[in-house]
Amino acid sequence: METTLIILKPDAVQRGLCGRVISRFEDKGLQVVGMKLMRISDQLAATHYEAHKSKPFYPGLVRFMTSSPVVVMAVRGIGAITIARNLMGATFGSKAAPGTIRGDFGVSNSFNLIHGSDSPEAAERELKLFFAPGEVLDWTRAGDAWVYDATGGTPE
Ligand code: IDP
Ligand code: MG
Repeated sequence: METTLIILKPDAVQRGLCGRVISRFEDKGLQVVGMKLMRISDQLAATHYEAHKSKPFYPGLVRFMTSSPVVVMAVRGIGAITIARNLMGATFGSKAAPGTIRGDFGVSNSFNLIHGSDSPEAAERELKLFFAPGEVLDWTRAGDAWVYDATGGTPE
C-alpha cells in the first residue's frame, strides 16, 4: 500500500470543487486516510516547493498556495501515487486530457486545482510536512473486499 499527499489548491476550494474532486478519488477506490482544511504558511509553501525555488513561476506559486485555504488529503491504495497523478492529469490545465481533474475543471497553467506527490520519496517527505503524527488514520474500509481481489491471497 502507498500513501500520497494530495492538496486541493486554493482555486479548487474557492470554486467549490472540493466535493467533486474528492469524489474522483473515492470513486476510483482509493482510501482517504487523512484530510483537513488549512492555510499554508509562507514557510511551509517554501519547504514544500523548494525544488522549484529557481523557477520563474516560483514566487507566484508560493503567493497562490498561501492566498486562501486548501484541503490536504492523505490518500492510500496499491499504486496510489501513480493512480493519483493519472487522475490529476498533466500539469497545465490547458493541456490536461479530458477525463482528468485538471483537464475537466480548469484551463490555467498555474491555477491547476490540485497537487499530488510524484514519487514514494516525495510522498513520504510531503506527508510529514502537512500531517502531524496521529492525523493519518489506519482504518478498515467495509467495502475493501470488493475494491481489491484478495481471493488469491495478496490483494491485487
Ligand atoms: P505538478 O504539480 O504537475 O507536479 P510541477 O512541475 O511540480 O507540476 O509544478 C508545481 C506547480 O507549479 C504546478 O502544479 C503549477 O501550479 C505551477 N507551475 C508549474 N509550471 C508552471 C509554469 O510554467 N507556469 C506557471 N505555473 C507553473
Ligand atoms: Mg510536482
